[in-house]
Amino acid sequence: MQDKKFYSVRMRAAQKGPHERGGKHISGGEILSTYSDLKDAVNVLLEKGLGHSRGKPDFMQIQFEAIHEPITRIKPLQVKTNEMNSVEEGKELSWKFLEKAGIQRQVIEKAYAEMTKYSAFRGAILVDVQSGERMDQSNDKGIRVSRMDWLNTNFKKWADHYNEPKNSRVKEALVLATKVCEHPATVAELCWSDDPEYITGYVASSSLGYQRITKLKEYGDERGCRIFFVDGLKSAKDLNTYIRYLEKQPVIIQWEKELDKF
Ligand code: PML
Ligand code: MG
Repeated sequence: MQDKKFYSVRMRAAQKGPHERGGKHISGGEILSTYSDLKDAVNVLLEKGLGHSRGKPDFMQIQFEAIHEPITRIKPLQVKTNEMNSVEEGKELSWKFLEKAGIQRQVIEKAYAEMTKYSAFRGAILVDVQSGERMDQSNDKGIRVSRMDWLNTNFKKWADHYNEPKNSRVKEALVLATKVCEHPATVAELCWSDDPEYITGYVASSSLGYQRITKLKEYGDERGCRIFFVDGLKSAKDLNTYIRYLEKQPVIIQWEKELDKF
């Protein structure tokens, strides 16, 4: 079947002014929508930005633009939930997964030691697994992964089938992790939310899948984390191509049982 035309709809909300003037990041969101669903998409993002536990925004931007590039369809990463008794246990497990993905201990240690510098960013930072150094030059913004989504009907079937949570937070994080891990330069992603009321995070990679860890920070902590550990980006051109993939390549996540319908 031919793809319908899709639009990328994006939202960012901040408090005490827009992000670029030092405002505190409150919420962001990404949707791929058809033309006829645009009103709903804008409303979903508006509500997301208005109802966030990081606070009331006084700045919000919602924009949409038509996508002209072909959309890639990829299968969701496999999900596993690891129940933890404490944050310490959760952090330890995240180290184990990152090492399993092939990252040296000293690189993980450096990332953990430096992450508080990045915890107010609205986007992700890229860390080179060889040197442990940050690679992106996005200053205090971070890289925002965009143009990805998972159509709700397909997502709900997947969630029913695997008995996974059906909430939009898990869906959005899994969509993002799946897109990021699909790129061969991504070794792994480490993430937890900047929402003070949400303490589950994850480590994801193409080989580990999406490993949810139920305690990766303490309740009330507004410091989030999103790091992409990368390898093989040897030149500025490689880095730019990778960032372009994250920001611009349109991706729809699709559970395989449904694939033959397209
Ligand atoms: C976020 O809310 O910004 C990230 C959430 C990460 C964990 C989602 C999950 O429960 O799997
Ligand atoms: Mg968030």
